[in-house]
Amino acid sequence: MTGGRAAAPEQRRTTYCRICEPNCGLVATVQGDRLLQLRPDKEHPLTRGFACPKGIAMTAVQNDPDRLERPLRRRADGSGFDEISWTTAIAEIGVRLRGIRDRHGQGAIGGYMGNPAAFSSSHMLWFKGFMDALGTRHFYSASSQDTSSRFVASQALYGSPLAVPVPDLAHTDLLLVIGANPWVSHGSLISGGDVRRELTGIAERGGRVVIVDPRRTETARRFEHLAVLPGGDPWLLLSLLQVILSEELEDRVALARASTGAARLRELVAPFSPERTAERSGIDAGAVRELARALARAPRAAVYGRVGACTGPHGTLVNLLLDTLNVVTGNFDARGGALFPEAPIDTYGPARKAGLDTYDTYRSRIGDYPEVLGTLPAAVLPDEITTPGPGRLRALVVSSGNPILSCPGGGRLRAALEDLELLVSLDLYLTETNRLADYVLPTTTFLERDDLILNMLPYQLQPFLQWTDAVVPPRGECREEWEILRDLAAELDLVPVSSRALRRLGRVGRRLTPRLLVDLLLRTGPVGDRFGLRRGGWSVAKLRRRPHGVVLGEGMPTGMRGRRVAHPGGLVDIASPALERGLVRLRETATDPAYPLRLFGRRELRSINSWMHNVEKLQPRLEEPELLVHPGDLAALGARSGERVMLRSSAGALSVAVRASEDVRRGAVCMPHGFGHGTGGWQRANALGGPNVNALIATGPGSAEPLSGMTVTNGVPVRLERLAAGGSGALA
Ligand SMILES: Nc1nc2c(c(=O)[nH]1)N[C@H]1C(S)=C(S)[C@@H](COP(=O)(O)OP(=O)(O)OC[C@H]3O[C@@H](n4cnc5c(=O)[nH]c(N)nc54)[C@H](O)[C@@H]3O)O[C@H]1N2
Ligand SMILES: Nc1nc2c(c(=O)[nH]1)N[C@H]1C(S)=C(S)[C@@H](COP(=O)(O)OP(=O)(O)OC[C@H]3O[C@@H](n4cnc5c(=O)[nH]c(N)nc54)[C@H](O)[C@@H]3O)O[C@H]1N2
Ligand code: SF4
Ligand SMILES: [Mo]
Repeated sequence: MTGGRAAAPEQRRTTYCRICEPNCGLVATVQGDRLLQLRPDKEHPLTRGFACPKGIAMTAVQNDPDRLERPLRRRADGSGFDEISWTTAIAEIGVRLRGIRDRHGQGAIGGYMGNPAAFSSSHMLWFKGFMDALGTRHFYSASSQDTSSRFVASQALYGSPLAVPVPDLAHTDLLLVIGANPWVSHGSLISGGDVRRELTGIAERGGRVVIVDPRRTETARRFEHLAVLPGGDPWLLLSLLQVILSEELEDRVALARASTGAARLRELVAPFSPERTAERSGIDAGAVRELARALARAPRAAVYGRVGACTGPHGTLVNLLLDTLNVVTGNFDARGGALFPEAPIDTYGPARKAGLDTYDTYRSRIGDYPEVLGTLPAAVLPDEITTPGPGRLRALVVSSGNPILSCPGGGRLRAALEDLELLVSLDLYLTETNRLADYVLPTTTFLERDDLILNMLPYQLQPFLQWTDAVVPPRGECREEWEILRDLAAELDLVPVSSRALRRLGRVGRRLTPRLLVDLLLRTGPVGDRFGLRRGGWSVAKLRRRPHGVVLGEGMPTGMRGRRVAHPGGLVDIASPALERGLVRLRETATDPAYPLRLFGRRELRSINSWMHNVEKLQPRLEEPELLVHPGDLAALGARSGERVMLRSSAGALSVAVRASEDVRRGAVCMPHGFGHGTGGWQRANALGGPNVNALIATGPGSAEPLSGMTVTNGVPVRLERLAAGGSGALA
């Protein structure tokens, strides 16, 4: 060393990624308080040295000079923000929240909980706890753009929205994937493993993987592909059932043992022969018949759907039908089929006991949509804010969300947020959304907090637990969400826990910490040490001594039906009222010749929803995302690849750059979401810009799927218009 102080020694710390669902093992190199590098953890028992570019690039977010470090208050004249102390921020927000409560009642205060909260036990539990303590109905989340229809289908089939089957990738001979792109997403509602390796394994065993997707995706390219029309899945799935039942290929024994409604199901699907549905699904009748027979005859098969299955015009129906295929073919709760994992920390039982597994216990004021697990649809958020009358939403706390880019509405939503009396945001950055906030409160990254993620446990391919300590201390004055929410709740004399009993205990609830809660759930759970009563059992203290995590069993169990299906006799209802309603609505689906094309989405390896776009390594070229169009459709329009055109839906219009792509089927056009930056504090993301596709997505009564309140982001009717020469610019 020449002069100055000796640098602190470099240290290695084992942790895991909390950006998406595999939670890949990572090893951090730290010097003092500074993160130098993240690399994949070769000793992680599940991800075994795999991590994607985003996980590695989290170093750049951690150290990003554009990150917030101190609370911000918007200037009265709207000219920008001033840094203030936490004491001032909490006290001032407290005064304003109390004022709103006095004028409009506690129910006028609401929240939007964004995606990253799902990767933090404390964030999710304290936010939900805050909303429950308020007793507000105005709780919104990413779920209505992501999973609500999945949960509603589970409610109808199994009697609980929390009963979500996971495909047994390790043992299946035929995997049918409806609207998921696991090669890029790394799996969703599937956790704890290397999904790419699992899929490749199926093919290597001589099995089949069939991907139903309007685009020949990165996953479809590696396996078999059926290019469905966006929104065409219900017709395809009905025909698969029709063939199986009319050719008597069903597993009668399994059907009789595990379900009710087989006779009615047979009647309901009878009209949907593959020849009659081919035009709606876009899939040739011969291919449907072949697939139906293969599904029925495969020794072990599993049907799995994800975002593309959930977010079409008939998301609940699609999820109902794809699970029903598993039941009818004898692949439900059976090896190699669709299974209910048994988590090493049971969240299912406690959630049911606490009454948190709700559906339709109340409805939205606007649009009459059912609540799903305590959240209402984001599609009515703008109207809930702007429509006068009792129950109007007046104050919103947004945490880890950027709804202006990720929720439907674009300019409508922006105008509504501006109409609030108070908008508070908890985030790492100044974003397009919280640019409109009165207060922006800086939070820690996942590397700055300890955790064991409870939320992913119900979807684990094998039982696994990993505790991580924080890798580095919080930057600047950043705080964890649960601390901020606890302090905001205290301003209203509330304790932010969902359990009424704990809330009544007041002080105990106030002193509760995430680590204490996780430790309690772990130690009293299936693998817990029962506070010393069970030798070999686990506690957080003991998990900390196994930094790479511990595998606690092999794969997923069968025979879980009796414990997960809440309907009488543990029987799956395969002809539920939800199915009947879904089919009535399907029959009423009309097409509008003014919008002949169908818009659908895509995710990219180097992007995650609306963030991480500020990282140069992930977005090296600053190229705005393009609309992929089949060359035939482009020729019909008379447009060229690279040209800017107008993309129009009934809800709005956007100027977009088009790219000819043989990967996209005819009649369908493909655009990613999460772009449209420009007003945030993330300078590189602003330079990237791009169109906000959600400006084309409809909001308000009647816009969302009625059973689940799902925003319809896929299969959206659109048309393309050529711009007059020289026309450009975004019309969001
Ligand atoms: N058209 C269309 N729209 C979609 C989708 C689609 O497929 N098509 N997908 C939907 C889906 S599945 C999802 S999950 C949503 C996601 O949409 P959102 O719920 O809005 O979440 P993100 O876009 O990921 O925004 C994350 C925000 O949280 C901040 N953040 C990151 N980490 C943390 C943290 O640890 N703490 C805090 N407090 N903040 C943090 C980031 O800076 C960013 O501003 O988008 C949905 N929108
Ligand atoms: N790299 C990366 N990984 C991510 C994310 C990310 O933004 N980037 N986001 C994370 C999040 S929040 C989630 S929820 C998961 C999502 O995980 P996945 O669901 O596996 O990922 P998606 O890319 O949304 O896959 C949806 C697929 O459905 C297709 N699709 C669209 N419309 C239809 C339709 O009508 N029918 C059918 N059959 N298919 C259709 C799309 O072309 C797309 O390939 O990914 C997670 N992982
Ligand atoms: S796939 Fe990438 S982003 Fe997702 S958990 Fe693994 S490293 Fe993180
Ligand atoms: Mo998501």
